[in-house]
This record gives sequence, C-alpha cells and structure tokens, in this order.
Amino acid sequence: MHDPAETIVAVATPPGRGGVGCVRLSGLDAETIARSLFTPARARRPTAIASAAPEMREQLEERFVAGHAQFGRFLGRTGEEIDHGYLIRFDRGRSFTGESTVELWAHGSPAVLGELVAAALEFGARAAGPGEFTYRALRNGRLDLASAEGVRDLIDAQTKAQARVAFAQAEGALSRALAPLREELEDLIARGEAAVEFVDESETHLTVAQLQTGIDRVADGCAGLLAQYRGGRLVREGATLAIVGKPNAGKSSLFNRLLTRERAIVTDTPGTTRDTLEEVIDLDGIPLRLVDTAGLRKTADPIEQEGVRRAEAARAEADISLLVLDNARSIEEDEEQALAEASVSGVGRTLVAVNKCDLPPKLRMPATALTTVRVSALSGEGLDRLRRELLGLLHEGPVLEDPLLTDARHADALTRCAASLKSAGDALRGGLTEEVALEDVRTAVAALGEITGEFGTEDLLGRIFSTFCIGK
Ligand SMILES: Nc1nc2c(ncn2[C@@H]2O[C@H](COP(=O)(O)OP(=O)(O)OP(=O)(O)O)[C@@H](O)[C@H]2O)c(=O)[nH]1
Ligand SMILES: [Mg+2]
Repeated sequence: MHDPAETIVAVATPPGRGGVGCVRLSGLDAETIARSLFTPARARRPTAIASAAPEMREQLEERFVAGHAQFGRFLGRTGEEIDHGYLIRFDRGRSFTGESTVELWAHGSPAVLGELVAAALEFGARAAGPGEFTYRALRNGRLDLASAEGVRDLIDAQTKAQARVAFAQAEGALSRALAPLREELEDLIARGEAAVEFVDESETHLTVAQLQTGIDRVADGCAGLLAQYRGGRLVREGATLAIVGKPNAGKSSLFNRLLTRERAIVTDTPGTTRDTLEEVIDLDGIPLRLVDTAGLRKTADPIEQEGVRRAEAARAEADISLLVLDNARSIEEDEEQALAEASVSGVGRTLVAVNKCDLPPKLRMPATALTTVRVSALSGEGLDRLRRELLGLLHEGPVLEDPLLTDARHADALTRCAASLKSAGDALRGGLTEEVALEDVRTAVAALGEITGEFGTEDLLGRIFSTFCIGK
C-alpha cells in the first residue's frame, strides 16, 4: 500500500478558508522539498552568521532548525512568492510519523495551500492517501493501531464525551488495559511449552490448575471490557431517533425543542413537514441523531405519499422512535393501531409522547405497554423527563463515563479472544491435554494482537486507514 521511501504531502487543515492553514510533508526528502517552497526572511549576511549564537547560526545558514517556527516566504511552482508564514521542521524519530517532517503554516487560503501542494508534488513529493501520516507513525512504532484509531475518532468527534473517550484511546488507554491480559496469556504459553518440552524438570511445570486459573482470569478481564461495549458504542457511534405520528401532532415542534433551536418549520397546517429532516443533539454524551418526519396519513398526493414512505423508512431504520400523539384531540384508529403494533414489536425501542398537554385533554389513552410521557412542546413541560426516558431506552443505567471499548472492530476481536479462552477452558475441563488448550490460548493472543495491530494484515490496515481523513 505504501512506499516508505517516498515523501508524502497533504493539506492537514480542513478544506475551506481559515486564518491559517497547514501543508505537511513527511519522508526522506521533506526538508529538501521544503527548501524549494520556502525562503527564510532573516538576513543572511556573513558577519551576522559569524557573530550569531551557535543555535542561531544554523538557522541563518538556511538550515531549518528542528522544533522552531521560522518565518519566511512561501514560493509557488515557478519560484514566485505567494504568501508568508512559518515553517516548522521535526527531526526523524521526533515527529508524529517518526520520519523527517516539515509543516508549512501559511494563511488558510485554498489557493495558496493548493499551490504549495502542487509545488511539492513537482519537486518530488507524492500526494498522501487517507490516514497515510498516521499509517507511517504506526509503521515506525510511534503508536499502535488502537491508538491510531483513537486519533481518527478524536478528529471525527462531535460531542465532548466522544472527544474525551477518543483522546484517551489515542493516548493508549485501551492498549494499556489489554497489555496485562496479553502478558498473562503469553506467560501461560511460554510455561506450557516449556512443560511439554522439559517434562522431567518439574520447576517449569505448569499444572492444569494453574493453566485453568490463568485462562479464567484473562477471560474475566475480557468480559469486564466487553460489558463496557454497549455504552461505549453508543458514545462512539451515537444512535438515531425517528419522531413519528399524525400530521399536526407537534413532531417538528418537539424536534425543535430537543434541538433547542427553530430548525424545522412549524405551522398549524397539517402536512407542513414533507421530507425527513436530521440534526444531531448531545444527549448526556451520546450523539443522538433526531429525524423529524412527515405526518403519517393516507393521501393521494404523490409528494405526500413519498414523505410518508420516507417517514416509515426512517422509523424502520432508527434505533428508537418517538410516537407523538395530540392531547387536544381524540385518538384516531391508525394511531391506536400504531400503538398496538409498537406494544408488540417496538417495546424497548418506542416511546410515546402525548404532546400539547398545555391544552384541555381530549385524548383517551388506550392501555399500552409502552412508556408514555406527557409533554408540551409549547411550554417545555415534560421535556426533561422525555430526555431521561430516551436515555433509558438507549441504555440501561448510566453510560460509563470513560468506556475503553467503543469500536465494533475491537469488540469483535475481544469476543473472539473470549471464545477461544472458553474453548481452552472447556478442553481442560473435558480432560483434553494442555497442548490442545494452549492452541486455543495462542488463537486468543492473536485476536488481542489484532486490536493493537501486531497481527494486522495489509488488507485489514488498508481498510482501517481508508476511514481516516487525508492530511492525518
Ligand atoms: N398548544 C400547543 N400547540 C402546539 C404544541 N406543539 C405544537 N403545537 C402547535 O401545533 C401545530 C403543529 O405543530 P408541528 O410541530 O408543525 O406539527 P407536526 O407534527 O410537525 O406537523 P406535520 O409536519 O404537519 O406533520 C403548530 O401550530 C404548533 O404551534 C404544544 O405543545 N402545545
Ligand atoms: Mg412537522
């Protein structure tokens, strides 16, 4: 996938205009190429160089001093000056990628940054692929795969909780939690192998009981981490809530309330919302995607029919739905039917909101197994309870503040590790030899190694890094 001999280049700041923008070069020729793109502003008179302090001398002699920001002018492909700003060079072994790296901090102009990249390409760099800087960091042992994924998730984070969890992972929290499990299994393998090889030397001998205890201890560790996954996944991936119900029930009003801004159009004309509308809110750290939908009804109008079809599709795809009823009018047959259906198939993923509870009640609520919350989108009454009940539908009990296991790939590998350990335990309990159990322990170690990347194939790494952004 990658040739480490090549020097890669990319804009590291987001597309669009900004106060500053950064072009990053990494690889053997980073400094040489940067030299063609930048002239230091400092005067370079020989007398000035001679009288300068030793650490300044390098800079004056046009060497880029590592770790210092140096002011100067940026040059385009034909050598013309296109902007001014700072160059920062990082030494090999001390940069994010572990390679010689140069960052060019110009103004955040797409035209300037584009020209700097074009010039770098002309002087021998290659355009970086998604996540290629991080991939190189991984290859150079600067971080492991779980930490690299933490960096990606941090960049993608939408809520403060997501950012906090991703940062901990980037700093190696998951890898640190896995290390003792891995060490214990490796120790069991080493001692088990020695026991098989040197049968007569009893001091190396690993008893079946010791092997069993070790396996159980690591299996408990895996189970503890896996128990965090449901909440962890919610924090990382978020969930979707479809707001559904009859026209005029107040779906868009509730959508706006939950969002705390007037995003959707609200009128007293039934059929105001035609297309689905989506926005993400932060529900106690969980990014919850709200989907406002068109009112469910029978209609001959092809546009409204499509709206209803989309509303139904949104409800089917969502993790949970909010069925909105109108307190100020009597319940209709299709609403009763929707309630009955949700009571059978939607318990645990449907919440009922009886809206407009500020108005005199006309609705007679039929008996239902679904949790019902009385709210008023107009006054805000019941909204806190609505948020709590939504949270309760998404997760039993409070979501762990700093879950270590948040990623489906990690959970899958850890589940396979736990399954191999169970199989090893079963083998021992079933009277099979230690060798048979140790084979399962080896499989368990390999599964743990997939998380941190030691056992990652190029194919796996290619798939993971394609989910990174370019420039990171
Ligand atoms: N009194 C009162 N009026 C409300 C409340 N919620 C919504 N309304 C009013 O009910 C009408 C319909 O509200 P919407 O939020 O547009 O209803 P909707 O369910 O999105 O309607 P469609 O998009 O047509 O399906 C508007 O006139 C709102 O001001 C409430 O809690 N109390
Ligand atoms: Mg609406």
